[in-house]
Order: sequence, then C-alpha cells, then structure tokens
Amino acid sequence: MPLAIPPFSVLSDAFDAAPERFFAHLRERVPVHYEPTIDGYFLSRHQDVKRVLTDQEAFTTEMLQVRAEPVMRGRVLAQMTGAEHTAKRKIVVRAFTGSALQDQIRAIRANAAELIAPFLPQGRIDLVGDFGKPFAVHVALDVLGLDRADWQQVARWHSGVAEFVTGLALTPERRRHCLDCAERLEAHLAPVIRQRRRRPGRDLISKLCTAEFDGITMSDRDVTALIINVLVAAAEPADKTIALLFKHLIDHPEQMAQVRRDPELLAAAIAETLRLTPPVQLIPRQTAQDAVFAGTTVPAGATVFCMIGAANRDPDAFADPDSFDIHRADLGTARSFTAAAQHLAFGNGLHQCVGAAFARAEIETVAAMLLPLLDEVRYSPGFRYRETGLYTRGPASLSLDFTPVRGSGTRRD
Ligand code: 2IO
Repeated sequence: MPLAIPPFSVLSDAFDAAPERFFAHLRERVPVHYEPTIDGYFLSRHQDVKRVLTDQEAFTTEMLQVRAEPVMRGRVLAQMTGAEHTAKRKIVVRAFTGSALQDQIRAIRANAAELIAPFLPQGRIDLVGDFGKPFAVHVALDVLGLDRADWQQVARWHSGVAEFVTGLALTPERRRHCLDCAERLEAHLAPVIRQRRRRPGRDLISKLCTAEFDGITMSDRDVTALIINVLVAAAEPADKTIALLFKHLIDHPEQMAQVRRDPELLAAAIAETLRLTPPVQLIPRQTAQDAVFAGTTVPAGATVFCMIGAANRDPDAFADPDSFDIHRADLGTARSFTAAAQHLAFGNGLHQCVGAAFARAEIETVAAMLLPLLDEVRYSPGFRYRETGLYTRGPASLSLDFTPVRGSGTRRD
C-alpha cells in the first residue's frame, strides 16, 4: 500500500521541529509554496528572495498596515517611501552612529558585565533565559533611556507586540491580548515622550523627538511607533543570535579555538551564524502586480513570505551551504553587515535593517566579553537542544557549563 504523504505545510509540526530539513526540497521542487490557511506564498530561492527585497515598486510593504501598524501604534520606517522615508531613516541612522553608538556600546558592556557576574562562580548558565533575554531588553531600554526597573513589565508588553507581528495564525483571543499589550505600552510611553520633548537628554527617544532632516521632523505617533519598533527589533533577535553563535562554536571546537586565539575572527563567526541560522526567518511583502517566479504566477495583492533561512542556504549563493564555516570565501565578512551582504539576514534593498550596525556592535561586544569568561564552555550534562519559532527562530534555551571563575562573586576580603 502506498504511504499517504501529508501535503507539506509550514504550519506542520515537522516543519516547526526542523525547518532546515525542508529547505532543499522547497528550493528545488516548490520554489513558490502556497499556504492556504495563511493565504501566503513562501519563496525559498536566494535569487527570488533577493528580487522581492530589492524591487520596491513590484513588492511593497503595504500589508504592514494590518500586520504591524495596529501594534506599532503608528507607521514604521518599513512602511514609508520617498522623501519621508529618506529623512526619517537618516534621523534613525544618525541616532545609531558616532558618539551615540559609543554611549550605546558602554551600555552594552555594563549590562553584560552585570548580568553575567552572578553566574561566573557557579560555572553554569542558560545563555538564553539567564542572560540573552534580560540582556537584550536591558540594552534596548538603556538605549531608549527608559527605566530598567520596569523591564519585566515592558518585556511582557513588547512580547505581545512581537507575537502580533510574527504570528502566522493568531486566534482572536491572542490578537486581543497583543493589541492590549500595545495599548498599554503606548500609554506607558506617552508621558516619557512629552517629558523628552521638554527636556531632551542624550538617549534615543530624545534624539527622535528633537531631530530634523530636510525640514522633516517626527510626530508623537512617529516617535511612538519607532520606540516600539526599536524595542521589538532589538529585543527579539539578539538573545537568539548570541545563543546560536555559541552553539555553532561549541559544535565546531576547532573554529572556537581559532576565534579564541584571534578575536578578529569574531565578526566572521557572527556573520556566518546570521547566514546559516538567521534569527528572523521570514520577511513579508505584497505584490503590486502579478509576479512570476520559476514559472509560477503569484497574483497581484498577494502576501509573499521571503524564507531567509532557505535563501541563505541556497547552493546557488553559497558553496556547501549547510555547513558552518567562518572561513568561507563567499561570506564577505566586511560586507556582511551592509547593503552589499550576500546573506539576507538583515533583508536587502531600501528597507534593509537600519539597526544592522548596532546589532553587529552589540553581538561583537558581548561575545568578546563572554568568550574569555566562559572557559571550556560546553553543553550541560543531559541538555537537549531545541529551537522554536517560525518567524523569529532560536534556541529555546542553551544550558552551558564552563570553568567557574573564583572570586568573581561578592568579595568579602
Ligand atoms: C514591524 C520581526 C522582530 C523590524 C516590522 C517592520 C519590524 C521589522 C523585522 C525585524 C525583526 C522583528 N521587521 N525588525 O523583521 O524592525
């Protein structure tokens, strides 16, 4: 009797357990996969994904009106085009470069040092739950100039916002929960924005409130949406990238040893982590007119999901694409955090991640601090590795053992 093969679905448990097992099949056999329950088309080839991301006229961000705006409480950069986009993107770029970035790196160092300290004498840490998650939120709050004392509350709200943006099949109850989180977050931010307009400081919110470019300034709604966007974008992928970097290096001891000997290699290790296991796996776009991919027509007005993980493992773009190799010739580390990147972890084209340089500084700084502290780092006995998420994806936890650091706790001598 022939086996009944269930129709492939990105919503199946099998895909959720290990999406990378399906990437080659999708690229080769179903480069345009239609998912009826979501009413979306999934693209997996590097060439198709790159085309969608770089052709802003044919592939718009219009669906963000329903996929993001309700929880962002305003329009985000990714929805804008033309002079408005140029000016407001410039304002954000300026707020993440030069002396502002130096301030941010100081906050990154201080938070990393404070969060890692209690675990050093123990010789054991869950790099996701104990470190990465609080670290990502603390840094985002410091950069914005928001009170870190409220971090768990803010984390719950922005998780609701992230769930709305990244959820593929939300129930009406979850939708309501997400919208409620967004409204509370907006209410929490309103008095802060008023206060920063009156007395600006050096933080990102103040910069957004006071900035001007080509006569264009940010409205309260713009500032609110940008703050929520920065919170979600800074908090969601960071813990995943840190944990994935350590996982890959632990799985490849010879590359771990090389990075330890030569910290200059860290940038390549991070770039290769982002290529092989991008924390943001999907980027949505909307077709302005009918579009043909590999002989299949996607109708005008449809939502297409760019499968970043699959595109980044396309053998047409990278040699031996499923292996982790910080020395790969086709990685182009120097370009890897810029618009010329070959991997698509930060997207591409007009709306390529505006926080890429910040993300690089954040992950590089924290990894350079952690590596020397976590000597002989390895998986804790009995630890079972598991990843979760379809839109953003990363380790559920990463329990690590390392050589305890004596005298790093509270000293009484
Ligand atoms: C609302 C999905 C966590 C972004 C969006 C336009 C968000 C935008 C992204 C990333 C990561 C989040 N999209 N960051 O994919 O700002």
